[in-house]
Amino acid sequence: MITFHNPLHHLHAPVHEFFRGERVPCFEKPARADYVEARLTERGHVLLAPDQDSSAVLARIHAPRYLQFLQTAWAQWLALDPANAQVQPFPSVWPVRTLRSDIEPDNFVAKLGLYSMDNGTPLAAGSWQAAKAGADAAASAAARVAAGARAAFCCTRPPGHHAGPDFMGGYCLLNNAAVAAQWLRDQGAARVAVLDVDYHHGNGTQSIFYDRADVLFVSIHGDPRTEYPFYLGHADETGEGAGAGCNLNLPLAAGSSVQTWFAALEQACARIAGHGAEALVVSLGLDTFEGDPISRFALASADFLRLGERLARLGLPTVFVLEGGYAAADLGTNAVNVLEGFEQG
Ligand code: OKP
Ligand code: ZN
Repeated sequence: MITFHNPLHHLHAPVHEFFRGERVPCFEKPARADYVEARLTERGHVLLAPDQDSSAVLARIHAPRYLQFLQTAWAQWLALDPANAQVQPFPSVWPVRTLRSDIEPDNFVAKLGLYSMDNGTPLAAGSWQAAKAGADAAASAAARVAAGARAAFCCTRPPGHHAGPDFMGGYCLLNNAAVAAQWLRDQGAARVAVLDVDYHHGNGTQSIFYDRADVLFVSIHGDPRTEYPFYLGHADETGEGAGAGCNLNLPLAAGSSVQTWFAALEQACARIAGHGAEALVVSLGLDTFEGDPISRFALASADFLRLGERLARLGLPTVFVLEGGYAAADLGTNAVNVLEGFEQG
């Protein structure tokens, strides 16, 4: 499969995150993409460097002040104290209900809270450079598909589907899947569908397209009553305004069986087929795997072949974008299984 990798992903390498109040090593680590790249290479897939600039599309997906902040965040952090080079910034205050988010504060940590949905999205020195190269890789994959390729894969980290119009969250900085979808629209696909199969609901992607009829968002995920991102991803979220009816959430109880998951996939595929989409973006999270350390679905490696085969039967030009998946050593096998299942399907 045509694959664009992110040659700068190693520049995003925060050390720790918080888990139940304790500092733990980051689950979202460079080795994840390294394992996928290694397996792709082993199977004879060639890794291409991004050849498109996502800047213009990013500016339509994300708010200018958010992009400005991300781009300068590390310099602002160092300006507070050069010793911060060895320290990770975390937000500690957020503009929740009744507080104002229209005025950007001068205080760096207050800005970080304004532009974050959680304290689970650590930044490092090269986070912007890595995230931007990932968005470029997503644009590059979409450009190939727009030019007539059956499918292309964007192998990147950090992931993107929790990043909303003006905030980061859930390890995500820039919404790569949204970049791919918008790119396909701009290159002439009248209707695009985004199918998010990550264990966690893609709240960012949903929000970016919630009031639009030209991009259908469909997601299968752990029920937000118990699973991250908790505050979005319920079945009654169906779109608004022009986008009414163009959002489908299929939340499943944590611990749901493989059979239940594939039944939801059938529902998702039926909706996508019925929508008249001319192209498909798959937010390919692999944390539905039985061995994932932070998720509770049970797909086995062979099930990812079936997923790829089923997606191929939609018969749509398809861009795959890597999202989550934290059983790092199994990510290569599971990702390549989806892609090869698709190619054989
Ligand atoms: C990202 B993706 C926060 C720890 C929990 C949330 C999980 C993010 C998953 N202190 N982090 O959808 O795979
Ligand atoms: Zn996830």
